Amino acid sequence: MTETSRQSTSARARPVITVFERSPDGGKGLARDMRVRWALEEVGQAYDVRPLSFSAMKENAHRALHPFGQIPTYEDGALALFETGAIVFHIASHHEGLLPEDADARARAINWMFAALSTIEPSIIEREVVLYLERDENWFEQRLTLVDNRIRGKLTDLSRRLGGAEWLDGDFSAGDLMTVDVLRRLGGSGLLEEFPNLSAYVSRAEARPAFRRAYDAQRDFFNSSTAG
Ligand code: GTB
Repeated sequence: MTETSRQSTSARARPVITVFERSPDGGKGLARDMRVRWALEEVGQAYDVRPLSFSAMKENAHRALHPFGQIPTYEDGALALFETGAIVFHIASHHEGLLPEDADARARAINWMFAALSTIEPSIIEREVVLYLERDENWFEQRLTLVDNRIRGKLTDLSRRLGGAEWLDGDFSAGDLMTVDVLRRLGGSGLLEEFPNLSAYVSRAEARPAFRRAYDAQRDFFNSSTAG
């Protein structure tokens, strides 16, 4: 359902998201455009992508859209957004399928979106910082253990709450989408596998057709951008 904006010939306006020209994840769908692509696929909204090099991300033209010079951004007509929480919330608010109709259930799903971004994601990002920037320090192992235990604490609580349920609160929602997208960044750490119900939860979400379409789109884009 995607096309690069350079190739788009459609007369109908479609939202445009910015993505890495060459994602450092090698097409594994770990960069944050993945959650936006996935949300758009879940609601059946076609979109275009505009690839950016690292230097273009820091230029004023892009900073007008994203003050921090990052990806992804989301443009739809006159609206431009630059935080994935806000982008996914916007998509979920304007289409059916990612937020329940019932006001309380809707609030709880939004609650899970915030929990994913502000309670679960920070320690997972911290782990990446440790791995990429602190590996040569003589306290590296102790620090990694400390951060891993902090993540284990969050996963223990999340695992307890999920229990044997399929999704966090009733039907699949934007709260699950955000939580799973955050948990996917633990791939390869072995931490998720310590919690079989969370591993199964992530696998269940990754088996959703909308996830597969989003994943394939970003992987195909990566492969085409690195071909030759
Ligand atoms: N809070 C913002 C949001 O949620 O939208 C954070 C956006 C953000 O961190 N963007 C990153 C970025 O633009 C890309 S997603 N980084 C470049 C920069 O800051 O100069 C983070 C990311 C990058 C790479 C991988 N990877 O290779 O596995 C995974 C995740």
